[in-house]
Parts: sequence; structure tokens; C-alpha cells
Amino acid sequence: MADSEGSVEQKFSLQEVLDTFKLCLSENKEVYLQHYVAGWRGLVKFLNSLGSVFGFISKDAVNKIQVLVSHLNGENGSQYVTVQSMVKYELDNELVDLTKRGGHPESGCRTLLRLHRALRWLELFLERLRTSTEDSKTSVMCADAYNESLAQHHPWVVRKAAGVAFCVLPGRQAFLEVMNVGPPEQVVAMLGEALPLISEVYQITEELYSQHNLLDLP
Ligand code: 1PX
Repeated sequence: MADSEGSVEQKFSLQEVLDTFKLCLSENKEVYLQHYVAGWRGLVKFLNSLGSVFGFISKDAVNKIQVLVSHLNGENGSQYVTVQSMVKYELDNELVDLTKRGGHPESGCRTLLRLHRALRWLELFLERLRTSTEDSKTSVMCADAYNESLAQHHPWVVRKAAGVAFCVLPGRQAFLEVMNVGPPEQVVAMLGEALPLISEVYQITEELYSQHNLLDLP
């Protein structure tokens, strides 16, 4: 399995994240929570390799991953096999704060929604990276993708901190190198393979959340 739980030294590889997102979708297009979380673990590993400026971002992502893992490993874990079953279970049992924060601040639904919004950022960013040229700036691609997606859900202070972090991102070439795929053309090819998968997982989750009116969970 592509999950790298517990491994501290393993290097990030885009291939590994790609494999995990491949495993995310079941035959009838349900999203396996276990692999979704493993995909995020891989991405966080990458973020950590970029340095401590990104610590506050990675900390929040790890926190959300842990909340989901504890649902998965909890006594009702069998209800959390897919995002679809999680949504059904939590809604049927009134385990989600729907309009304001209350007794369920760590529901699977609201926690996954935060990562889901971040997945849209990832999709936009990777698409920019894929189609970028040698003189493109990662900081600009990252900020543009952020402003188009996640930023709309963040207060001023978080947007400000994110903006500062983007400025210290490595340049395009170094960035492509830390992906551990090979020469730039190969990274671009792999991104071309990864993006439709990420996009499909995003789209399926988005539709599910929209059907159940869950896109604005507090
Ligand atoms: C192959 C290239 C891969 C790049 C991988 C990068 C992985 C990025 C992981 C980002 C995960 C961000 C999760 C954010 C979830 C969130 O929106 N949380 C906020 C709301 O949570 P709450 O529980 O309070 O409702 C929370 O306030 C967030 C705080 C942290 C700041 C989040 C800024 C996100 C910027 C995303 C861009 C990451 C830049 C990475 C550069 C490559």
C-alpha cells in the first residue's frame, strides 16, 4: 500500500502521492477515506521538506489528518470507510454542526471540508506548475491559486501569513527537483497524469457536499 504511516525519513515523491490518489476511488466512484488521508500525508511530507516557514500550514493539515484518522480507527470506524458513508453516518446521527460551531467541532464532515478546499488549491497550483515556463515564479503561481480558492475561506491574518510563506518558496527548478521525479519534462508528464485524478476526487467530493448542503460547515 502507498500509505507511509509512521515513516519519518522517507523522501517525498510525487509518484507516491499519485499512487495514493489512484487508490482513492472505488469502482462505483466513492472516495476511500484511508487513501485520501494517505494522499495528504504524502503532501505534508513535501511541505515539511520546504522548511519551517511552512510549519503552521503543515501543523494544521496534520491536525486535520489526525482527526480523520481517529474517526477511522474509532469504534465507529466502519462508518468511515468512504467519504460517502461518513457523510451519511454523521448526518443520520446528527454528528455535524451545520450552522454554528457546537457539540461537534471535530466532525469528519467539517474536518474533511477543510482539506477538500485545500485540494482545490492543489489542483489549481499544480495545473499552473504543469503549464509554466522556465521563468515562471512558484510564489506567484502559488499565490494566484490560493487567492482563487482557499483564501476565500481564510481570515485576513491567515491570508497574510500564507502570503509571507509563499515568498520563500524555492524557484521553479528547485521546486521541480524536490519532487524527486527526474528532469522537468518528466515532472510535467507526471503532473499531467496526477491532475485528472486529483480533479476527479475533488469533483466527486464537491458534488456530494453540495447535494447535502455541507459546503459552508462552520
Ligand atoms: C507536489 C506539490 C505538492 C505541494 C504540497 C503542498 C501541501 C500543502 C498542504 C496544505 C494544507 C492546507 C490545509 C489547510 C486547511 C485549512 O484551510 N485550515 C484553516 C481552517 O481550519 P479551521 O479548523 O480553523 O476551520 C486554518 O485556519 C488554517 C491555517 C493554516 C494556514 C493555511 C494556509 C494554506 C495555504 C495553502 C498553500 C500551501 C503552500 C504550499 C506550497 C507548496
